[in-house]
Amino acid sequence: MVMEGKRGLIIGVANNRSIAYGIAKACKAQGADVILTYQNEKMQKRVQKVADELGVKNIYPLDVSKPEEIESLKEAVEKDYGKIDFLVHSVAFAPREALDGKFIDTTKEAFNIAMEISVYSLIEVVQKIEPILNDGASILTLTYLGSIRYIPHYNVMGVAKAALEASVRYLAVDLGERKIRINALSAGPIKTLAASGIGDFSEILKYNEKNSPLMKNVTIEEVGNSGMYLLSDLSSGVTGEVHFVDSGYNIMG
Ligand code: 0WD
Repeated sequence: MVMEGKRGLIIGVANNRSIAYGIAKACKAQGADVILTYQNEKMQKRVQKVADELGVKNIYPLDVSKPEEIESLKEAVEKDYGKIDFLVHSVAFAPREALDGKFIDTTKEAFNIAMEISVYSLIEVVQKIEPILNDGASILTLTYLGSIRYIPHYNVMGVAKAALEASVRYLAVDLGERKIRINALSAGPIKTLAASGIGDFSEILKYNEKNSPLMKNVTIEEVGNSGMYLLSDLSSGVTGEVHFVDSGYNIMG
C-alpha cells in the first residue's frame, strides 16, 4: 500500500466522471485517507454520493474564487484532521463562448476569468493551505497539451494552462525549501463535465484515439494511477514537472 498513512485534500470532484474522482479512487485503493470539496450547494449532493461510495468521511464547500472559503477550508481541515500529506488542484473554467470560435475574439473578461479560476486559484490555494502541509508533501494540478500546441477551440484555456505550468515551476522552487513537491499531470482528452464545454470535443477524442501511439484514449483510472504516483513517495525525486498521461499523443509529429 503505497499511500498507507497519508492523508490528502482533493479539489475538483464534480461527479464520478471527474479526473479528480479517478485520482481519489486510486489514492484510496493504495490506503490513503481522502478529503473532498464541492464547489457549491448545487454540486453538494453529487459530491456526497461520490464521498459515500469512496468511504470519504468529510466534504467541505470550496469555490476557489472566494478567498474566505479557502481560509475556512484550511481551518476546518486543520481542526478535523491536523496536517495533510497531499493536495490535488483539478479545477479549471472559462466562459463557454471563449471555448468556441477564434482565439482572436477572446474578451478581456473571459481572459481574466480563465486566469483567475484556472491559474491564480492554484497559487492562492497553495499559499493558504501550505501551513497545514507536512514537510515532504506533494501537490498535483491538471493541465493539457493546449498549453504548448494549438488545439482547436481550446483558445484562452491553452494560454491559462501555459501560465499554470509556469506557476508550477515557480512554486516548485519556493516549496522545495520544505521538500514539498508540486507537479502537473497533462491528461489526454477525457469526456467529463468540463470537457463538454469545449467546441467539437468529440472530434478531438476521435483524432487522439486514431493518432496516438497506443491507439486509444486514456481513462480516469489511468490518469488516477499516474496522479497517485506523483502524490506518493515513489516520485520523491520529481518536482516542477509536467507529466503526460495521454497514450503518447504529445510525441507525435
Ligand atoms: O479532457 C479533459 N477532461 C481534460 C481535463 C484533459 C486535460 C486536463 N483537464 C483538466 C481540466 O482543465 C481541469 O483542470 O483537468 C481538470 C479537471 O477537469 P475534469 O475532471 O475534466 O472536469 P470536471 O469533472 O468538470 O471537474 C472540474 C471541476 C468543475 O466542474 P464544472 O464542470 O462544473 O466546472 O472544477 C470545479 C468544478 O467542480 N470548479 C471549481 N471548483 C471550485 N471553485 C470552480 C470554482 N470556482 N470552477 C470549477
